[in-house]
Amino acid sequence: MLVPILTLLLVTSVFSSVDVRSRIDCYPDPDPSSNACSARGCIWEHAPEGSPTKTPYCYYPRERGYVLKSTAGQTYTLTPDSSTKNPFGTNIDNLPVTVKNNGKTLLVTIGGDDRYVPPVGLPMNPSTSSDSLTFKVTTVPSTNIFAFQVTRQSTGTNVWDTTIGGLLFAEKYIQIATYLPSANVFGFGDHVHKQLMRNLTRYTTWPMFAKGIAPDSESDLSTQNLYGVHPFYIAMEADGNSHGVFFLNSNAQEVTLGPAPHLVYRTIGGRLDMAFFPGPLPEQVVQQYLAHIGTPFLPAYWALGYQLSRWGYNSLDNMKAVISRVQAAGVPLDVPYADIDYMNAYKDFTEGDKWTGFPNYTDQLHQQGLHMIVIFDPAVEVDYDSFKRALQQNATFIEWPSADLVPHNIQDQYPMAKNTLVMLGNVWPERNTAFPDFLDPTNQTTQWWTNEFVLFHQTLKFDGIWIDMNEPSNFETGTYSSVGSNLATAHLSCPISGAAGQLDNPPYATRAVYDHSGEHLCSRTLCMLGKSARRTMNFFDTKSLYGWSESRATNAALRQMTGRRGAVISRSTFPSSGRYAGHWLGDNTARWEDLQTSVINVMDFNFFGIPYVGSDICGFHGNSSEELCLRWHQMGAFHSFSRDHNTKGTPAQDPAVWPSVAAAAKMVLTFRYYYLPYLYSLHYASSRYGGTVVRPVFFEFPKDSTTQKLDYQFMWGSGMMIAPVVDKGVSSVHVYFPKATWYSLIPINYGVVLTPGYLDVHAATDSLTPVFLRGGYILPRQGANTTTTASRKNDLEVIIGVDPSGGSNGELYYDAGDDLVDDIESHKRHHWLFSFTYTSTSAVFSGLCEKCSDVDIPPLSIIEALGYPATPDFNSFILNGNKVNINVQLSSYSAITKRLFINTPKLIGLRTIASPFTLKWNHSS
Ligand code: MIG
Repeated sequence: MLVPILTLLLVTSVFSSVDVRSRIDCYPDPDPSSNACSARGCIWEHAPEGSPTKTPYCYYPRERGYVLKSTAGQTYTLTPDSSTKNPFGTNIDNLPVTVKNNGKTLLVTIGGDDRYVPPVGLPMNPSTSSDSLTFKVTTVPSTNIFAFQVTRQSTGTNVWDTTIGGLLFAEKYIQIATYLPSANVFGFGDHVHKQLMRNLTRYTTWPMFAKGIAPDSESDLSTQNLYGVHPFYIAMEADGNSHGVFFLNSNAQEVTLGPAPHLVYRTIGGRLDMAFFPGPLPEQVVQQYLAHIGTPFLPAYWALGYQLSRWGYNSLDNMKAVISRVQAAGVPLDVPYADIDYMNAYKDFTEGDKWTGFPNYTDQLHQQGLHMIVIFDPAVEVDYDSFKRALQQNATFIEWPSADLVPHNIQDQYPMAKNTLVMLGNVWPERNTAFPDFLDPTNQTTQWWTNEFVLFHQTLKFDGIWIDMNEPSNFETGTYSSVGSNLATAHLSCPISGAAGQLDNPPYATRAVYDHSGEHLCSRTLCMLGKSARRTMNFFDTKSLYGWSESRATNAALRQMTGRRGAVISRSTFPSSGRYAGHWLGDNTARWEDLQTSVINVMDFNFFGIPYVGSDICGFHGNSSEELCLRWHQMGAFHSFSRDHNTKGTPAQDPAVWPSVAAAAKMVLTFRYYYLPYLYSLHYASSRYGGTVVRPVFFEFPKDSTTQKLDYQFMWGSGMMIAPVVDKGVSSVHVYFPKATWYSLIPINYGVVLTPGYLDVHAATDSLTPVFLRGGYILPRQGANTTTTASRKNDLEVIIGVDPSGGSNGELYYDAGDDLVDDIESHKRHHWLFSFTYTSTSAVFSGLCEKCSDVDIPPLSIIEALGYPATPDFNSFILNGNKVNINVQLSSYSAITKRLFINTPKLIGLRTIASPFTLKWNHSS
């Protein structure tokens, strides 16, 4: 008992004091106390009044960490300082730090090649940038403790500076801390948070461990991890330059953001594989990140149409009735969904009794130009054909490490599972299920999965795949003391003590566990000692990769099954998931707060390279209301993935339930469909070059610090800004217009210029969502219809936002819409770069074809310009040197509204016209 007291005395006398804003928590696990803290060799000191919220009382002395032992080129070897304790294990000696460049991406790896590295195939590509980052070794002030700085070359700003101390590296506890150049931090996921910018005025720990946990948007602060893991952030420095940092790690991990400003990153396995991206523009940070992790898949055009789902259509007839009434209300609709209701007893690749005729109905929908997406859960019941074929085809499942751990009382009931090591769990099916091992490096598991889809597709011709429960989620996972007695439904139970329990009971389990009392890492999922990747990896390391690996396999399955593009939607995601799948934000609730956080989370997922993303419109849990459902449609129509979805047992909330919602949905979706060529072109750009589709306003105006605080306004690319209503009982939105020329696209003041600064904008329930065109941009569009199949037959158009001080530019990407993309670079397409310039006497609209393959593309028949300064002479139009007759009946110009509308059917035959083309005309003021 003397030891702690002595240590305490030693601590208070010897160690230099640490600012209350830059403490590194030495007791992130529950129940810190003075004695326990001292035993860890740390400093116990209460936070004085006025300290930041959640200031840790127990913190590491600065004098602790690693020291530099030797240097060989860009590899540094570290050894633990002799006085350093790691509370959760022994610090590894001869710890290598290696530094590399991949284009302008700086890669810093701490930990050797013997450590676990997620098999995601990274890095993919080098980045480019006008700036670069340099790595410099230094020490923690007045110590010999190793630290490093990552510095922006152009400005000398340290984007990372680990002289805050705190580097630890044990087998199952790794920690690194750094000062940040500013508190303007964005990203990290998957969490709900109420401001786009993370709050660094306090200490907040955000766990990252894939879990089937619904977002809680009602609490002021809910730090729980949701379905996916995204250890990536963007920070904006004081001068408006941005950089990004990514940690490649799939173990249970977390980040504490704090007021120094600083961050502390902790993980319980793998190593520290960090990639630094220099920006300097925020959009470039995302492009560099996506060069590293891979750019997103291009969804089929129809997958950008409106989608309607619900859980709890208790029969096919019920589903048909809902789809029909929405169509009858004139609401555009492309994709009806079937949730698990359609299955026979929740078994994948089966159809239930009340769903006879489902294949016929799907065919009918196809004839109407619609497409069908249906759900699949990863786990398959172990007593039917799909499992049988899996075994025959040598697919693998998550397994127990050894036969002695297999619970034979459960296992032996299943003739097919009896003599296997397959780890049985429980999801929706009535009896036990097995979890396919999508990391199987032999590809036999993906092949079996694909075959199941191909087989099932022979009866039901669905077009897209919705994958759920892939964190993976398991129902009622117990621990060893609680094995159930009902054998047919016995629940999985995991060892949490002894040798077998080590992975489920690690020295530090992360806040993902501690924040849910009574839980373990295996709670709601499989045991950490499970084997994956054909028994070469521990589930402890791969758990958060499950959704990623299922997305990859399912993308392959979809491809083979339909030979068309379609879309896969996944609940659990990991960096580089966007290559294979989109995402819905999970089980939100019909509350205004959830509408609000979904605006933020969609921007987050665009940072993460998953731009095909949206929320359950009207809210999943709970009863939606007319007003909420209406406003949610008005907002959700501007998310790439635009789907109304509802849980079982609550009242219907399709738009046809309320005439007002149907009318609002029709209006806003008609606008969306009109501008889909623009949205599709943005997806193409993201797929080819990386970057976002929906993005925060600050991405476009990084030098305007007000834009960083805009949580609910967002952009479509660079050219369109959207400011939805996200509050109950209002009829206007307080919109911030950064310095630019903005044209209203709302009917009531169409074409009106909005002056920079804050403005209250009309946003009635029977009007269009406030949406604005930015001067200097040209957006492509196409006449809307009630399906994308029909709208794609209409002529193309452009709208030009005239910039009073210069030209305007824009792009159009158009392709077959649902043909497979093997290589986005060479994919068959029409990709036009448009520009518009004018002088006091004339104007030129021109087009340059970046690549024009043999693709059916409608003609460009309408050119609209807002802010057009002069009266055009409709007799003076010359296309590539030849006079063209403008249809003056259909065309117009108003000197009052400054709107020019040129409408001449087949004006520019994009299919055949020579590139570049120019359309010139005269005008006079
Ligand atoms: O345990 O398939 O997030 O969208 O409707 C719930 C039924 C399982 C969760 C998904 C939700 C879906 C539901 N699923």
